[in-house]
Amino acid sequence: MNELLQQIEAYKKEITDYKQDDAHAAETFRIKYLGTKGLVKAVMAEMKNVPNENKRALGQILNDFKIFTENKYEALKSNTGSPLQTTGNDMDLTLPGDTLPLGSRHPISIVKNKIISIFSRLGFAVAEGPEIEDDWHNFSALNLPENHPARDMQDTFYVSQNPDWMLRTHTSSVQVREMEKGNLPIRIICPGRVYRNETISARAHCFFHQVEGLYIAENVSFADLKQTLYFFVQEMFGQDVKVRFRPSYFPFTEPSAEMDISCLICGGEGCNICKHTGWVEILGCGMVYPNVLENCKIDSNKYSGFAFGMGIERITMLKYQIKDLRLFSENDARFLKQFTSAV
Ligand code: 2U9
Repeated sequence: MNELLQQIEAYKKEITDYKQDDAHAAETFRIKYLGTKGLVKAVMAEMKNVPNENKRALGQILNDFKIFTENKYEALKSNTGSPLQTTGNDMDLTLPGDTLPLGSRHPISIVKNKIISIFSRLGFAVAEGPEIEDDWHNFSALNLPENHPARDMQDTFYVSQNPDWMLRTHTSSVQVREMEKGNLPIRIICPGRVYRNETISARAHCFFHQVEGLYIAENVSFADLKQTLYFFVQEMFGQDVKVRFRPSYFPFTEPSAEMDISCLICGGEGCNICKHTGWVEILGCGMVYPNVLENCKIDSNKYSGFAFGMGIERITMLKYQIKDLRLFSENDARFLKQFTSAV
């Protein structure tokens, strides 16, 4: 019995002095002293070896010992998480954070923003509209009635629940919507995504991006059109660029033209890019057909206007010498990270 009491006193001293400065201190203590194979249980088991007359007194001592041990455990538990307990953690909170790699703007967005910035200096505002259009805004208002042969070149994707709805084939529908508002004069450019039912190749895709422009006021002439577009290409491709206009046909403009610029690669000498002509086509344009003005309730005797349209992919391919249109929509980071821009 005396031996047991001495043993308990020794354990109490050990428990009083118990120190462990890490997050697991309380749990290590619990397992050693209070667990099923712990020292408290072991001491309690000695009860059966003690004579009956001593059992009551020893019972009290053992109980006190258990409470003493449990109190220490509670104290250790409440210390866990205190600053003292985390001294074993080697995290340095003063280090700078991980840097996130900077992305780059898509080349189509870079060129689109450049086009917007050039035309905004001439007073053109940006207008936008829906990508799902009705027949009137995409075709009929633009002098392309049902069964017109020019619709063939702009086959698109139709909404099966309503054949009057389709994915727009050009952003001209946005200009129609602006004209219908009746706020004249109009000086807008319309950037946006358009759709065509085309076989995908290096030169064509079932979606691409356009910027179209429209200027309607009194006494707008073809000379205004030429000077505006000349200013644009000089800002876009450099002051030395030359232009030429070739007669063309669009149902919504008359007269109509296609504009070429002198080849950026050979400067007009002739090379593979310009197919040895010295010129590359960059956009279509013309004076707005009077019918189109009337369709949008604009008096064609009082007002005239010019319009133009260009594919952003085409301008981007010329500017950066990109040979395959599919690269723009494949999300290959090796291609995309070559383009940097502040805008
Ligand atoms: C209205 C009236 C006239 C917009 C125009 C073109 C000529 C043209 C093509 C260039 C390459 C389309 O992306 S492309 O395939 N566009 O050649 N677009 S005139 O004429 C309009 C637009 C709206 C109300």
